[in-house]
Amino acid sequence: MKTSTMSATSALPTTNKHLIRWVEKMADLTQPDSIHWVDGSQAEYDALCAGLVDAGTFTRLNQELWPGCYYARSSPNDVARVEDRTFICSLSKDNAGPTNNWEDPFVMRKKLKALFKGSMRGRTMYVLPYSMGPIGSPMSQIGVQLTDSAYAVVNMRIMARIGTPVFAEIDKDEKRVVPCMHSVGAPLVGGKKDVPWPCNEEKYIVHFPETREIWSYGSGYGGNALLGKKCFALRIASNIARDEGWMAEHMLIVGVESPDGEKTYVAAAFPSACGKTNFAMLIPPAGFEGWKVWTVGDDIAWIKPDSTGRLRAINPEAGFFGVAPGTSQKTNPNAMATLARNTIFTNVALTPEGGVWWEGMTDAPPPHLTDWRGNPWTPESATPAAHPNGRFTAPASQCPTIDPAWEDPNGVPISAFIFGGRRPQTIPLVYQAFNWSAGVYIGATMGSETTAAAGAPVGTVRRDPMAMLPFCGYHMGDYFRHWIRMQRNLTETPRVFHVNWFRKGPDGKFLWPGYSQNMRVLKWIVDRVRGRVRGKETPIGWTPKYTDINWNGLDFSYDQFSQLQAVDRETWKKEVMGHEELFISLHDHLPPEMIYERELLICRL
Ligand code: O2Y
Ligand code: MN
Repeated sequence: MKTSTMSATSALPTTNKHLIRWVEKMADLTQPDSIHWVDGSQAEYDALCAGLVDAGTFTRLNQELWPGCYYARSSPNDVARVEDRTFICSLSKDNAGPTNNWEDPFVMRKKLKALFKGSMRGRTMYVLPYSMGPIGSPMSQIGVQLTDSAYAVVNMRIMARIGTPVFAEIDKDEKRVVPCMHSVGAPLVGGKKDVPWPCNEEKYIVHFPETREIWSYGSGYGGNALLGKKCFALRIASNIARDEGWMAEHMLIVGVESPDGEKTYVAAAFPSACGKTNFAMLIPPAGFEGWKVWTVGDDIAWIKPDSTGRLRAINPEAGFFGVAPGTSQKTNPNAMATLARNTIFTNVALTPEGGVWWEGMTDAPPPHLTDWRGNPWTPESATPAAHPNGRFTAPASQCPTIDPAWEDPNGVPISAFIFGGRRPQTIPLVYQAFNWSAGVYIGATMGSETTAAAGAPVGTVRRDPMAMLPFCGYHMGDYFRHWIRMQRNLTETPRVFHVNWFRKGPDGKFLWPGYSQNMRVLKWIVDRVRGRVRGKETPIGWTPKYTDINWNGLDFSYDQFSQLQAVDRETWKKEVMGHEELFISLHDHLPPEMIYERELLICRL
């Protein structure tokens, strides 16, 4: 076996004995042909990308149109996170809770050992050190991913801080390192020829919360393979955060700046398909001259009380792994500017000029494309050109609205939490919780109405508490308790809001234009946080009066607004019944505050 950074002879880039011993042990298990210690340099990135081009995994895009960009097509059986193959292997099944898959850790370790045995034969094992959060920040955490996927390494270089400076952090021996094992599960044995996207039918995405370990097998894609993201920054970090008194949340972070320079940061959780990236990069509409929305993060927030008892948040990531379909100059010009260079595209369509395209990028599709499966495509084709989960991996630093403080090691102060859902009925455009525990209840009961695409009966509400259902690494009931308890250490409690951009009228049409117009709601939230508007009391919380919203530049009548904000007591009583379903499944870990809040809500209704 060959050990190298790029050459066989150079010394190891770390002095950490535990790390070296673990790498040796894992190499013994997986039997790679060589070991590559990742330094994170541009030269290394370029060399890895060139290797991926040679292997047929990457296509180098037309450099005049898409400078520094590459294109990849995954195997059709490896296109998304696999929730049914994701496990939380806590010592006790009870601690994983009913919303996670669980397996006895001893049984799972045995299974994984068998799967990983020889799984890297014929391949290189990359030793990839990474920091979630700015290197050296007291809020950052360190992981080391061992992987046989160069695709994972180059994506991780965009999504996290990696390489030599992280080895230096590890050598200080001040922070616990999270070991992350990853293999695509496709050893090259018996003269087997490699394929552009090696993976295995059988997939396991496994977390051991007590030992803070991640083992991922069989997939090279996204959340299954870029282990810093969902696996570490949410599932493992939610365990660390609960134990240490902070919060690992599936939230974007934005800073709202008023024309006189006042800055207010908010964190927001939305279930999938609610325009999270668009909200993270919102451009204020006409009528909001002088206002700016700054992007700190688009997906994950680590939030900690500072020494004065105020919550501060960092974005632990360094890039965006965004959904490409639907992203356009109209819907999100900031995302389009971000992904214009140095970006890796996966499972979108390829144009004859060597560019990329996806549904929604332009009004009219190009006449000829190669689709995400590699087949010729025309607008008459029956299937989409890009996979609906086609992605761009782009550096956050390239976002035109990236906040000047986005890498502040101490994070940004959080004044409000916003929960959202896709709710065609019942839920108003915006309301504010009466207090923290009512806010936790709102987050705990949030959800989206299912669409035909979701494969469930249309119109039922799928609850996704705090948008964390697939990402909380322990029992959801205990997670609500952690939220309730967090307030005890705070001197300033963030205000909690719920928004719904998707309410429809009896004609089935959306009542709210959404996108940049959401700035009007954001401004009301800031005004409430700053104590500038009184609000109107309703049974579900505080709501804006028509005159509390800035309507400059938008023709929106009092009647339209009243319809959008209506709180109908009878439909809300049914809504509360729906909350019960989730709570029953969590009942033995549910904090009493959730029951009290429900009772109070029923009384007010
Ligand atoms: O499908 C995947 O592997 C990625 S899932 C993802 C990626 C970026 C941000 N959020 C998500 C998510 O599922 O919440
Ligand atoms: Mn996400």
